[in-house]
Amino acid sequence: LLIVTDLDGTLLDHDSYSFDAALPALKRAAAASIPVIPNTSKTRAELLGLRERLGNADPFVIENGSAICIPEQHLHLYPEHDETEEGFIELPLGTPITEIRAVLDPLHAQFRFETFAQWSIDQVISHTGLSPGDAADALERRYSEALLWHDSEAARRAFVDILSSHHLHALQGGRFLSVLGKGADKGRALERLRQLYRSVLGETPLVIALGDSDNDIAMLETADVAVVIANAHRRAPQVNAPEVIYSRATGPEGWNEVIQQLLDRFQADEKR
Ligand code: 2M8
Ligand code: MG
Ligand code: MG
Repeated sequence: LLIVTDLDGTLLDHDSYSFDAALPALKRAAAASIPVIPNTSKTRAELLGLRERLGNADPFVIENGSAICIPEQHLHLYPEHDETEEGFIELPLGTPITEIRAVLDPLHAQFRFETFAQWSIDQVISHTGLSPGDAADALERRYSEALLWHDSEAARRAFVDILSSHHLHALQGGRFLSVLGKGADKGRALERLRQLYRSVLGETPLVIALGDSDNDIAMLETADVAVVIANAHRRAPQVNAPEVIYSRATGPEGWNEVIQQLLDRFQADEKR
């Protein structure tokens, strides 16, 4: 069993970024040695801090499926590994940020939008409510640009068509539109991770995935059990999966509620 989870608005509260309400379920997963794998829009730099606060040492996926990071203690997942960097190997699935920004920069003349690249740390803080340290880490983007769209819906469709001709696509998160390589999304990253686990476990692990926004749909639809976490700020994404559970509570409270319920079910099944 693997738990694969979005962070903002899912494991973390949309506004306070706290995961406290999920601690009972997180502890239960840890006690049962079930990996909890973050699959997030956040950057590698943001994840390094967060994993420490969470006490999490499992692999993780950054920038909307743009890369899988495998820490040194999990290198058995990737036996053909090359060299580690700061204790990790990184399997890139996306497009370097320099290429993405080269496509976006001239589009400012045609459409109204603002990107993280244009923002100071203080502007990131005022748009997100992140701490100064996390805001600085969020600016360390390597495979995806986050932007605020200020133009019409019709203009947005034209923008997306242009992105597509450059092999890029746009995914809507809780606050921002992320622009990244067309070949990367949270679902493909989950598929790759599942293969890595299959090769070491000798069987395909069952996957519970949790998310709250449109950029989570590909991940939720790749999972065995899809958990849609309620978000007071947006309508719930439409998901087609073998089993879809909608949380009642939002954010980490919803995470806790549904994971406790699923662990009750899976642990009862194991005893039988
Ligand atoms: C961005 O991610 C959220 C996640 O859904 C969003 O798109 O609204 C990312 O760019 C991330 O780096 C940052 O931490 C987050 C802050 O809210 O915004
Ligand atoms: Mg989210
Ligand atoms: Mg996210």
